[in-house]
Amino acid sequence: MGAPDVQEVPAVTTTSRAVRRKSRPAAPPDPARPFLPTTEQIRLLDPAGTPLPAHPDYPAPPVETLVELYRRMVLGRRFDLQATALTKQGRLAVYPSARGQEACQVGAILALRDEDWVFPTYRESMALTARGIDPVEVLTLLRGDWHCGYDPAVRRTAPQCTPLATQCVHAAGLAYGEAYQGRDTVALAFLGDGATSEGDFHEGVNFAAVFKAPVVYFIQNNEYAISVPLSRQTAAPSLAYKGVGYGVPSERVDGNDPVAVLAVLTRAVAHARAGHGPFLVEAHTYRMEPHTNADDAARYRDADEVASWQDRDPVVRLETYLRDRGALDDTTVARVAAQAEEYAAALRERMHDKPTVDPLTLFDHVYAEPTPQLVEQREQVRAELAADQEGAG
Ligand SMILES: Cc1ncc(C[n+]2csc(CCOP(=O)(O)OP(=O)(O)O)c2C)c(N)n1
Ligand SMILES: [Mg+2]
Repeated sequence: MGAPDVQEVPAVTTTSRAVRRKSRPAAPPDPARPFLPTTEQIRLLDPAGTPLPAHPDYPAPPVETLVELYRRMVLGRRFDLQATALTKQGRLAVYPSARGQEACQVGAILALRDEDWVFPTYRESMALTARGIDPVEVLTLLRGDWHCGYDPAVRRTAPQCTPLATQCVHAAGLAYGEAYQGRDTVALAFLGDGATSEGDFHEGVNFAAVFKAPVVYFIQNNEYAISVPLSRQTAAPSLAYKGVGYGVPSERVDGNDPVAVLAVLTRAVAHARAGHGPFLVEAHTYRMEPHTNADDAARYRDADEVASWQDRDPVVRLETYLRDRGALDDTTVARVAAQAEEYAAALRERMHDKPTVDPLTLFDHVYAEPTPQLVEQREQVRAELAADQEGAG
């Protein structure tokens, strides 16, 4: 039997369904409508930094907050450059840069309270420094010293997740637990475009929706999952449509417009905090650097594409807007730049110190009760270290 001839069957589209419905009684209002994102990305500044007409649902945040957003974005960018340089000096094992994604990394943090929880991935080092975590503690994982350099419970920030999308489930569980105990904590889970293809993303979003867990799922769609472009990741018109199937209101935003990112996330966080359940935001952005320092991006994307995103630089865009509003002048810009240099110099200095790491602590805190396998592996490492020391002595 040959394969059926599918070419003669027209694709089903909403247009063809609408035509069929014409002869039927008027359809009730679309119950999916409240969950759907806007057809256009939310944008409050044009790419040059000129304000667009006010948006009825997304008022621009107060100007003092935007100046602070600018300051942390400049520091974040400088931190990121420094971290990339540290990989070249052998001080860091690996670094996934977020250059170009500053509006998302810092905007998300400013939308939260200190008591809220952040669930970051390996890409969010900049976001963690914007949260005020010591940059050396942020880089502990990427230096290969330990699983996490800061105390997650104190900083209300989970360790950076390398297994894709696992943080989506953790965020749902934590947020549900907090709400169950009567607290109005919000959890914000960062994820990338590639992570939306993982089962854990769908399970986390579904659980959060059904149990009204106050989570904001924040997708930074930077167009690539390592070398895999978005067109090979999804056939959906926007990743923001992934919310509707689970009954989660969703929005899409220009991820290189810092004012819009903060406005949209502020509303998303307020929605979750008010007890309405999760919210999903897709930010359209771009990573200017390779996936990590170990990747060669020239093998899968061309220079013209990268250059076209340079014109939408989020730091320049916000600076132009604030200068035009009279909220930023040369003196403040120079002061922020000097602060960023000091921040990077202090980090550089401290990262030159040789880390003192006891390899056996790697096995601590993996489980509350270590498994027999972990006990055995720990013993193997201990014996090897002891033999090394005997050999050296
Ligand atoms: C479960 C799992 N599968 C595969 C990988 C390997 N991996 C690491 S990063 C990455 C790409 C992720 O892309 P995206 O979610 O778009 O995030 P981005 O790196 O662009 O920020 C992949 C496939 C992984 N870490 N975890
Ligand atoms: Mg990506």
